[in-house]
Amino acid sequence: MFNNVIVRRPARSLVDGITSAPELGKPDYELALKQHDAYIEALKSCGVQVTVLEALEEYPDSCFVEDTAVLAKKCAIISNPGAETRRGESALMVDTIKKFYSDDQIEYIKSPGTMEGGDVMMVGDHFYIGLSARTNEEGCRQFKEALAKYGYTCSVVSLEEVLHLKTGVNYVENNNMLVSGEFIEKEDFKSFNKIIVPVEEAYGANCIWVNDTVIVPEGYPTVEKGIRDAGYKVIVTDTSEYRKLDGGLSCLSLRF
Ligand code: CIR
Repeated sequence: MFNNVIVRRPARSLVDGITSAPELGKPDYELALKQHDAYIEALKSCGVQVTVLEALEEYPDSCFVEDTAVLAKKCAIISNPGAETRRGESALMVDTIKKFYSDDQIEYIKSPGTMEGGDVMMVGDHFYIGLSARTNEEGCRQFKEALAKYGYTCSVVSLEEVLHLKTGVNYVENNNMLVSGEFIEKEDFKSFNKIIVPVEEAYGANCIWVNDTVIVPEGYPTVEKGIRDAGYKVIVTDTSEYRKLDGGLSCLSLRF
């Protein structure tokens, strides 16, 4: 059960965000704002309190707040983004996180360790962390060590094809997991009920579970059907402008 969500409004500088897919074009800022409004409404309808932070023009990717921290029930772990242009974003999230966690519940990933929250998938008291272009071995080690203090366990999953772990695999509770591409056959996930995402809908693997509703991006009918067939209530919302920057539904919020 999540009670709280933190989001950050997209900045006008969003158009200069990092992308691996320039062929999709630059995001339309006005449309991105409208999509952000709808995203917030979708979250609110799932019964969470949404904290909306001001846009940060100096950080084009700062609306992707998921990468700045991992917020668990017993602790918060502040990340250290592997992307140079995003490194300052985590420190700017600390004051907000302190409204929900005491100082002795907050841990920090430090250089040379790097970690981005998009690489972390929570499954109950166990956390999977992706060893990626953004999260390095030292970041994984520090993350695991920090979690252990609170009784949480962690395993490292290597990934090759996607930006972050949750770009390709997402847990939607009740032992159900959306899996795409390189994650379909991964040994790490063999005990879950898999909802397989076809390659042409790969972006749709990034859905979020919020209190028994699953929020699904618009335009991924196989994913949507798989989620409905698994018995969830579904809210569909458009994230086309964020997709242009490799961002999806999970990236746009911290849920805890
Ligand atoms: C980046 O490359 O950092 C942003 N353009 C996208 C971040 C997506 N975040 C996520 O998957 N958690």
